[in-house]
Amino acid sequence: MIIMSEKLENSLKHWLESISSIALLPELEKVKSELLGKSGIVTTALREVSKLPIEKRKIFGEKLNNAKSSIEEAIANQISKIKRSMVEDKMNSEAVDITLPSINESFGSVHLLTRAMRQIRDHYHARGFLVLDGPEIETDFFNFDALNIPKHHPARQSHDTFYIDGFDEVLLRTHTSCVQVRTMLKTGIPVRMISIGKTYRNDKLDSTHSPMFHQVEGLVIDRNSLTVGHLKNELKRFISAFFETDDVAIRLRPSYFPFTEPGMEIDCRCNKNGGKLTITKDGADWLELAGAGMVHPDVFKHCGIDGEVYGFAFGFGLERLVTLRAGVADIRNIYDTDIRWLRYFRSCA
Ligand code: FA5
Repeated sequence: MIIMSEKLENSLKHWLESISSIALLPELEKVKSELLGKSGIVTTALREVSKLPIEKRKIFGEKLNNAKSSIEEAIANQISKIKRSMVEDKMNSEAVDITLPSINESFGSVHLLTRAMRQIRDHYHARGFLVLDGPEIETDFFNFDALNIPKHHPARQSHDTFYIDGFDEVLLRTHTSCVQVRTMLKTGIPVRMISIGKTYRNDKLDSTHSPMFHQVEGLVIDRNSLTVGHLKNELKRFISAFFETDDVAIRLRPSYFPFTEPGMEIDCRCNKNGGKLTITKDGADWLELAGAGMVHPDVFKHCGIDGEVYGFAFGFGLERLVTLRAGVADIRNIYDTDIRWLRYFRSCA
């Protein structure tokens, strides 16, 4: 019988005092098992107490239970103390010196689209254009009516528009041409501006289309004669700058935009060898790059400009320019977050 004798009491006292000096978790587990485990000293003593006469059972039982609680508490405290100190040791040994130079070369980079937007902005800024923006949520007056695309005009269907729920006349702009309208109404003439921004059409996502894409739009208006020659010169300069070559030949192909008269598509001579595209005067192929034209007189009227005025406008799809220049065949890759694409885009800088 090892019930609560003076010897056992002293022994438990001694165990209790020693717990706070144990520094390793396995050692602590061992002590816990020796005292409180199935055949541990305290457990065995408690079992034997039940065999004592009732008056002794009460006294010894209480003493043993108190000793058991004290030991449990001491062990739990010591476990959290050891764990805390392990975390502190780890933090101290893994401390980061943020003043050291980086040894990790995988830093981020400016995205291909952002880089192109900045280049285009800088190009036109240097040529005396204002860089302006307008809202992405527009009314159909700015997106369609003022641009000579009244209700029921078939051209509206080709724009496949996203309307805002509950508003028949409020929509996500389908092109950046609305910024032209806002500029004419606000500043009058002369105008020399570009706008770069997001546009939206209910087009299915495929290798050349996305429901959200970016356009670059330019507008020049003056009382002095402006001709298709001026438009051609401006576009050629831009293509040269963007593709970093003077070896550029463009052609103007008749086309239709309700807000231009005449309207045209701008094609550029190139060579398409396999997937590789080279812009060159001697190229065998033509590449469609932009829509353009002289501003339609009705647009001037809708925008409160009268008298003898001349103007030209042009519009590029930014993703088209960027995919061509970077040699990316699929527009979806432009929006991809796959690190391999992002690394490739960085290498195109
Ligand atoms: C226009 O949007 C005219 N506002 C451009 C313009 C401006 C013409 C001024 C004349 C004068 P268009 O619908 O063709 O034109 O679109 C212009 C370019 O946007 C296209 O050449 C194409 O590169 C790009 N684009 C159109 N739809 C998408 C789409 N769903 N995804 C990606 N790019 C697109």
